[in-house]
Amino acid sequence: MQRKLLFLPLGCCLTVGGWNPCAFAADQPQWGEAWSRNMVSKERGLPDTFDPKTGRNIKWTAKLGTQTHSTPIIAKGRIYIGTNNGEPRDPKHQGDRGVFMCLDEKTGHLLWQLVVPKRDEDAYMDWPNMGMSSTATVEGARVYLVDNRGAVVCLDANGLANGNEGPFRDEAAYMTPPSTAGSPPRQVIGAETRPEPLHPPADGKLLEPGPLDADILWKFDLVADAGIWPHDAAHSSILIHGDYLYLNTASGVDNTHKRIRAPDAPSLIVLDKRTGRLLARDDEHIGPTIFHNTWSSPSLAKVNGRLLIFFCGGNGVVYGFQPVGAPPPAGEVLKLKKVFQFDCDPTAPKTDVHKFNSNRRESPSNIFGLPVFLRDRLYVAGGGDLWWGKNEAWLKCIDVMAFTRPGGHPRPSDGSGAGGEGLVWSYPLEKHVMSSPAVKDGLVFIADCGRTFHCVDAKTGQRLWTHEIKGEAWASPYVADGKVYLGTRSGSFYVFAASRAKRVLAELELGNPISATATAANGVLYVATMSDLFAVQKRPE
Ligand SMILES: [Ca+2]
Ligand SMILES: [Ca+2]
Repeated sequence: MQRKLLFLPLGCCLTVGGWNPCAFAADQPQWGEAWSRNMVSKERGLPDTFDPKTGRNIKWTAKLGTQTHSTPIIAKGRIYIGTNNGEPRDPKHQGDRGVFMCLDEKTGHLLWQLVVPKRDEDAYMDWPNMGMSSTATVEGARVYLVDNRGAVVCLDANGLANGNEGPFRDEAAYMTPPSTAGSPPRQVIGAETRPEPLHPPADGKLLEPGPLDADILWKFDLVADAGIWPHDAAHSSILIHGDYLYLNTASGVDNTHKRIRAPDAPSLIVLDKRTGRLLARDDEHIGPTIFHNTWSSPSLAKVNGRLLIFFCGGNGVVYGFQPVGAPPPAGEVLKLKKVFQFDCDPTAPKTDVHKFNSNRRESPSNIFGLPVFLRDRLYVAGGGDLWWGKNEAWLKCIDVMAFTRPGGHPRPSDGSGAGGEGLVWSYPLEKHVMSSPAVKDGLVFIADCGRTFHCVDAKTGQRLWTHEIKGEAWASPYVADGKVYLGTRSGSFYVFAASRAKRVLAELELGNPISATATAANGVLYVATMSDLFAVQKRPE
């Protein structure tokens, strides 16, 4: 017995009474694996099923707002999730707001929240009641995300309860809505509105920050400081490499959906994580060909001994960039060095792209999910836009080695399939896809908006099995403990065996749409619907 115990993996927990046996017990401080973005976890001992109605396998339930499009992140005893202010947790914050909650991991109790007024100049710049959609990244005591106004914020994990740290000290002004707030902005298509900074209320009276409010350490405004055009919502999930933050900018079309008003804006930027200073940006001139928005967040991996940043543009093209080395001199911004690009949809329209709006047969492609890396291969799901594009979607496997041989130069690929450089296989999905893939033991799991869940052979791209799901999948499948967890927009939650043969372990109805990807940390599975966060843990019957 003594000997056996010695060979237990690090992080194993010994429990008396038989529940939660031998959990792997680690935090999940970023979305997907760092930094392959693979939607997999090493957690063990997770339940096959749960039921909020009976309390079966429920550790606790926390109330969120009424719309939750971000994925829970767990680090150092705290849980972070973006939501809206549909259920105000602090009486001083009333009305539609972007909300980012920090909860206690043990109990689900609210520790603090970042509450940010909505943009009220144009509904299309900060969609009403969407809340904060960005999924947080945590390192040490610092929390990084993009808020609903399109500002990158670095927050103190301890909030204001332990004092206001800086350099940012304007929390009061940044949480106080302008006098015009209260009536949601009308959706005026073609209105000549521009994104504006947050105006102080006419009476100059600011809200008083308290211990339940977030402590902003620094803030970088993507609109004012990087020139982006905000659209709908920012979905950035920030990647950290050394002292640098890499993020998609969420720059998109204006309220007509037919115009790019910031054609020179970057799609991918790099900030100094210590100060928020802009260090680098892409130089790919993607702006004019962004079909809707720039929602896919970057990943990072070493290929052929060389680190690469992978990024999917709002034009359906996958880029490989060299990570930033030394920072530029003060006042200068570096251009990211491209190593390769791969067009996922080479025969799609490439010019005057917005004339294909609402064309369900022919349109450019875009990519919502994250590019997932595993063993020299990149797995990317994309296709026609859910709201504005063609009914066509695919999952592609790209051999990144093809672009990184010694002496390799930027080599555009036509990615056409037969002979397309780098394309290993392309697998057809139904209608549209928002998910990122999860790759585990030679299997790729993905779900689409045609209400199908797919298990695909990672080597060949062959379909192994599918399952008809209720509702569109906006969340990504998540593999942990030999199971695949997936929630859908109909409020259904599925547990499949992560195996070559189809086995449905559970199909639950949670009664509220799901956008969040399930997340496992420290032996607990977190499942967020629009309104509730469930901490799910194996418990004795
Ligand atoms: Ca503080
Ligand atoms: Ca502060």
